[in-house]
Amino acid sequence: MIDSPRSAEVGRGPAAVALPLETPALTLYQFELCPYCHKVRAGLEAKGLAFTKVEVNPMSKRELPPLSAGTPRKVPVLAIDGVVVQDSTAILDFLDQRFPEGLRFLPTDPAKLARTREIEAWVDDDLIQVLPTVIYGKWGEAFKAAQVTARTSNFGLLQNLMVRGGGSLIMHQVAKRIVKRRGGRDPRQMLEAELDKFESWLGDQPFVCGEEATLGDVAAQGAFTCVKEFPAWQLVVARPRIAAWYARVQVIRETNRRIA
Ligand SMILES: N[C@@H](CCC(=O)N[C@@H](CS)C(=O)NCC(=O)O)C(=O)O
Repeated sequence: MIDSPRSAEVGRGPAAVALPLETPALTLYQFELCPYCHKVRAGLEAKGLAFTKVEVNPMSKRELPPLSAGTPRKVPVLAIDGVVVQDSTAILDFLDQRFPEGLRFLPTDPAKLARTREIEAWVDDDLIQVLPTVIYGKWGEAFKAAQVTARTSNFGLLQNLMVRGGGSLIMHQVAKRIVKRRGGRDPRQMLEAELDKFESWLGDQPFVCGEEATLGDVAAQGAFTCVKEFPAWQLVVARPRIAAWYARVQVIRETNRRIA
C-alpha cells in the first residue's frame, strides 16, 4: 500500500538528517497544485529543512516577494536569509550546495550525475507538462483542483471564491492548451506513456540512479505527488515498481520532514 510508507515493500528506513544548529528561515511561495512547487517541497523535506509555505493567489500573485527585474512572476520562489531564488531546478541546486548534509541530490559519480540531471529534465519537460492535463482536463477535475488550492490557502472569503471560479477556468485552459500542443492525445494515454518510460528507467533498482536517492527521484516523486488527490493517481500506483519506489522516497521525506 502506497500510503503506508513503512510497509515491508518499502524496505530500508533512512536515518533522520542531522542539521547545523542555526538553520535559516526558509519561505516557499507556491501554488498548492503546481508540480514544480511539489518538486521543491519534496527537496526541502528530503533535506530535512523546515520551511513556511505561502500560497500565492494565481491571479494577482501579490503575495510574491520582490523579484529581480525581468524575471517571470512564476512560482516556486524560495526566500532564505534575504536571498530570493526562482525556478525549481535552480532552487534544488541551491539547496544542495547550501545544505550538503543529509541526502545529496547530485551524486559525485559523473555518469550518475548526468543521469540524474537527464531524469530531472524529463520531469520538467515531459512529465510536468502532462500532469495538468490529467488534473484539470475535465471541468469537474478543474473545479476540484481549484477547491484544493482554495482549501489549503489562507485567502479571505472573496479571494477564495475568485480562486475557485477563476482558478478552475485558468487551469482548464492551461490543460486544453497542453493537449493541443501535444497533438490532441488523450491525457491518460499521455501519462501512461511517461509512466512506461519511468518504469523502464527504474527497472529493478530502488532509485533511478541505483542504490541511493538523487535529484531525479526527488523531482519525479514530488511531481507525481500533485496527482495524489485525483483519479489519475490510480494509473501511477497500478504499477508495483513505481508504487514501491514512490513509497521509498516518501519514507525519506517523512523521516526528515520539518515544517516550520
Ligand atoms: N521553470 C519554472 C517553471 C515554473 C512555472 O511554470 N510555474 C507556473 C505554475 S506551475 C506559474 O507560476 N505560472 C504562472 C504564470 O505563468 O503566470 C520552474 O521550474 O520553476
